Amino acid sequence: MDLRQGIGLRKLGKTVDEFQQDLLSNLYFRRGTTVESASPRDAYETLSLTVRDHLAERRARTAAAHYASNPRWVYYLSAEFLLGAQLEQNLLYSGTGEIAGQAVKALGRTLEELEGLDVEPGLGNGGLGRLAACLVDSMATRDIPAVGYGIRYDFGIFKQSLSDGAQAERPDDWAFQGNPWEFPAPDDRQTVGFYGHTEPVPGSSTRKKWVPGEIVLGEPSHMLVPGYGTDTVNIVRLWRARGSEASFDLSRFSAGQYAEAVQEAVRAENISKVLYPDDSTELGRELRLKQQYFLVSCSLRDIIRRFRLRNSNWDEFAEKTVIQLNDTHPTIAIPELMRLLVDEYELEWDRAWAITRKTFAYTCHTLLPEALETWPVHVFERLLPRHLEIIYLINMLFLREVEERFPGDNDRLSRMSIIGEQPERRVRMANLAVVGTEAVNGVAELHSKLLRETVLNDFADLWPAKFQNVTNGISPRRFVKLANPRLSDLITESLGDDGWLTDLERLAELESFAGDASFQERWRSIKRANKVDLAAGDPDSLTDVMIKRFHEYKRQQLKLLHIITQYQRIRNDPNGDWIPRTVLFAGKAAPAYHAAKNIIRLINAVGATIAADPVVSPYLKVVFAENYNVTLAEQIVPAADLSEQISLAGKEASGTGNMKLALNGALTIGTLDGANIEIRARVGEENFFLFGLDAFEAAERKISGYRPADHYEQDAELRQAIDAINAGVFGDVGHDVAGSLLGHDEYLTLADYRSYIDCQDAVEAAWRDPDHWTRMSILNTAHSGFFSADRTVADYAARIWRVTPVRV
Ligand code: B1H
Repeated sequence: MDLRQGIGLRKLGKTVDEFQQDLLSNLYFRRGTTVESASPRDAYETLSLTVRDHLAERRARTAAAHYASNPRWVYYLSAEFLLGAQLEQNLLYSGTGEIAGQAVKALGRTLEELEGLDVEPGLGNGGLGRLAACLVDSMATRDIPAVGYGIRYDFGIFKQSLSDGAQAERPDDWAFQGNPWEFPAPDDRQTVGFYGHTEPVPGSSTRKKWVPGEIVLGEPSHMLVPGYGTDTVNIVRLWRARGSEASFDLSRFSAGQYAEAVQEAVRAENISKVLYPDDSTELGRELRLKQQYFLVSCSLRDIIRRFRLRNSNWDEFAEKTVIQLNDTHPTIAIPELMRLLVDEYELEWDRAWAITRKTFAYTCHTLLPEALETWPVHVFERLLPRHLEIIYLINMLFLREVEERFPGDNDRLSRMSIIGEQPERRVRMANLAVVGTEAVNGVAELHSKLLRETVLNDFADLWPAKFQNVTNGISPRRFVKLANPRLSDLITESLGDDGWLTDLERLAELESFAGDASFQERWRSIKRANKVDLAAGDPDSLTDVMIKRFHEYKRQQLKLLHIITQYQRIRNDPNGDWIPRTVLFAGKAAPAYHAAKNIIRLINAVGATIAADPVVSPYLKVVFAENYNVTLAEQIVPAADLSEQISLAGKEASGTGNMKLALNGALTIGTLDGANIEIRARVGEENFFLFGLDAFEAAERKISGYRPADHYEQDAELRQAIDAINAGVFGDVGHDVAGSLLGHDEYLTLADYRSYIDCQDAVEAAWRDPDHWTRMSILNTAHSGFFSADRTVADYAARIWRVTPVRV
């Protein structure tokens, strides 16, 4: 059958009446209910299915076009996809928003009500997962044939609530009521092995037979990823672990041993049970490695299956395929592809290695040593015995290459080895990822430079051309058009059309309005209306937001010191000319990260003290918004005046919240870290509040023996703030936080305190002149076009993937 006949299946550009007919037909035939008895959930599912049908029709045509052209594919492997809510986005991307709004009346509901039932799949921790979602969006928008591969966790990132000011966690059973956006594809299920042993293959020195000790099934389903302003609809394919038939022990069940009968199946299903909630740190748990191999094994077999549908010669594999590794989490794909090619498809080692190296590319997202994954050799050996053998062989051949280039340099050899020896033998996944790929990139200019000069310096010496930078970006559709409709309308009106949504550099045309008084007035009223919607505090106060995961390197504690200083200043001079400020925090801490959780408690304790203080509370309010996620970001970002990007320089790989906020007209107060540097270069240094040490100075400070107590002793305001924390003015938890600051202060919080406080004073001076502030705000939006993920994808496509678009 010619799939292109699909064009006729569903007529696009429907009238309200026709859309209503579709709704009713879906309500009756797919939901099995009637208007009279439909629950809100029935109505939500019905609307979602109806919208999905529009995209499914485009999906069928996309698949047909891709099949016909046998293109080069991009496969994006990621342990995390933070896709965000689907209904509103899919209404926009299918162009059905307006008619749907009217047609849902037939179900007796409003669109807003049904959007409120849409649950976001929280299959990621933070920036890394959200980046994956923005990139697949932009790949579809740019007509790049691509598939995202991930894990369909039963439980996503935990739900955060506050209990007496402390973080409490609840499981996120996100698909409990079903997920209308998902298509199961049971026919494409895969079988994955774990444990067991290897056996020699007679007559071959490189091939081995792996006899796994446990077999698990991977069941795929996919979500549609529509492009904006184009017909392309790509997919994200998510794998869920299942026990095989053999994992159910009927004889035990018959003997009444019900728990034992299913224990193997339960073990299997645990693999995709829950997302690990540790952003930027590594735990080294076996289940985590199991998840990684599960994702990789299922995805590679699927990629090979797809390749073999249209191709027969392995030499074409690397021409038709590029596999992007989103950090080291899917790096076992490198030995797994070797295993498949050598053991199963019987290719010569050298030929297989040439193909493998050409197929993969690796994106590194960190510089933190604790985030660089390593696995104890004994864990690897037990779980993936064949892969460890392959890694040893890769390593041996690689070290031979290093030895040839740098004879006698044994230190270099041990630094570059894929196997670390101290303090125990471990597999270094970043080294493996660099050795087994054709391109390695960091995610912002500074990050890529520091990767080359520090963490991956030896590799950059060996292969300078392999290292690149691709600065991150974000989706302007989700984070401007959907999140900030008022601003979008103003931009479209001012630019004359909405082409900026796929050509974000066009925002530069706003520059000519920056000094226009009536335009400024509209700009301000939009920001104010967004603040009223958010309802976090007085809409006329300076809305100061710090929204991101809690981590000491991000320095929420520095923001807290500023709040306490401000509190003390106001108390000391109640009649001063103070600027009302609402400080909004949102973000999750890893459940086992006690220092980060203490900072959350202290923020809430300080907030409560201020709220109870009649002298200070008119000028200062601290709000902690629970359960930060993509949906909440979409509400906060449009309402922000000030964006806090205050990590210690050299620690934040890029940041992407910084881009969302600048794009929506918030001014940044920030260090020279991650993409802040590029934001400042584009929006102009006069429109950015810079403070603090740079990455070089920070490193120097550490080396020359940093003493936080020096700052404490020399700065009276700092001392007063820390003394108050220590004295228990804000409760017991203050002790721990103050102790860590005065003790080692790993992230130089005290060293940057004075510079930060003075910079906040400059922020207030600027705020006193609304026209000046608004002008700066407009210029931030106008010059943030570079940070579109469409540009990021164009960079990857041109310099790393070398793919060309396929129009549907
Ligand atoms: C980033 C992570 C990360 N970097 C380990 N590294 C994880 C590491 O579950 N884990 O084990 C999860 C996530 N996430 C972030 O990536 C960076 O901190 C940001 O600066 C960057 O913007 C983002 C996207 O590149």
